[in-house]
Amino acid sequence: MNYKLLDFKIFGDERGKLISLEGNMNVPFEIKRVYWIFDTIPEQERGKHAHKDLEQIIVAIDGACQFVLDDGTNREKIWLNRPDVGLYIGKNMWREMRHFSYGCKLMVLASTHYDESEYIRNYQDFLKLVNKN
Ligand code: T46
Repeated sequence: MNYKLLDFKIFGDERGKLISLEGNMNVPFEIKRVYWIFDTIPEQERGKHAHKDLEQIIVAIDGACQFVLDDGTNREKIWLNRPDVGLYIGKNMWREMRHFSYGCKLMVLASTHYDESEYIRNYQDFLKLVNKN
């Protein structure tokens, strides 16, 4: 499975806490894009696609949601619910996001600019691609 959970260093003092992410340092790629997902709805699922070229780190800055990760052979469920933990997802991994808590906010760091042509949005196409590799 081409994913891992990363524990980020917290700089904390009496004023609160801070986490810093830097490309090619505690983020294992150059950061080309940042986006965030908010105003999510608990019963609405997102994702349901894979990426041919993209690597990402996803952080639940606030709230929680469940990720389903699938490499075409195995399927695992991960809860993202801490602002000091990042979910790294590499190439060719099917992902689904669901069970968003109210007010959940996800911040995403991406290794490439947005390119709809590198999305695989059909699960059968994804299975064909990974089983060919
Ligand atoms: C992923 C998960 C975690 C853009 O125009 N630029 C962008 O950078 C992105 C990410 C999306 N969009 C447009 C494309 C769609 O019209 O925003 C709309 C919603 O995107 P999508 O349906 O792909 O959103 P999610 O939440 O299903 O998936 C997103 C990312 O697309 C995906 O790479 O891994 O978040």
